[in-house]
Amino acid sequence: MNYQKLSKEISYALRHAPHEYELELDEYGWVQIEQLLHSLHEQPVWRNVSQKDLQVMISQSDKKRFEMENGKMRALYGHSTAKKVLKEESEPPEFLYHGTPKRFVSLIMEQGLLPKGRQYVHLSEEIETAKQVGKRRDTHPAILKIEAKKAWSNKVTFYHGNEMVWLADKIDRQYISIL
Ligand code: HQG
Repeated sequence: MNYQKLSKEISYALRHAPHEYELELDEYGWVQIEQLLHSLHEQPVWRNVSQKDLQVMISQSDKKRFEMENGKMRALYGHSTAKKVLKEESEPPEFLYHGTPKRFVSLIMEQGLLPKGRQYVHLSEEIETAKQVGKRRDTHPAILKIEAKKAWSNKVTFYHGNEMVWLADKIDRQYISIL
């Protein structure tokens, strides 16, 4: 089984297109695993996918994109569906980082960081992770440093994605500097 391909398909289904897969996500983004498997089985390429495969996919992945609990599964970040998935508010570390193509920097330093196509702005706990995020679109990305704790103490809400990924609604430019 191609677990990377499976992960991409499920990322698409749970983050962007649950309706296409006839999935009902609850307000926290959870879907019944049975419903997900049933939907995947309609495609010949995934007709033999089992719950065990989903577990292997999650454990073999380089990133913690999903979690499973009590017969349900959800994507931890990345959503773009119209109805905003509720995330748990959390106190961020002193600094967070955001990797982005150099060509976006001047606009970001004017407008702040915006969610753009997704529901939340995505931030990284570590510089190296931010670099990897930025490298998806630029071989030498810019790394932005966010004064997260200061923003949080000024009532900017942060949410927990996973151990490496933090989410926010918007980050104003006053909290952003270029590393
Ligand atoms: C940029 C992947 C212009 C922002 C990654 C980013 C991540 C602005 C792009 C996760 C802007 C949106 C999310 C502004 C923000 N003007 N550009 N005011 N504000 N931007 O893909 O953070 O592998 O939606 O800098 O690893 O790149 O899929 O967000 O470049 O964790 O699991 O607008 O997706 O995870 O791009 O990536 P994205 P992102 P997975």
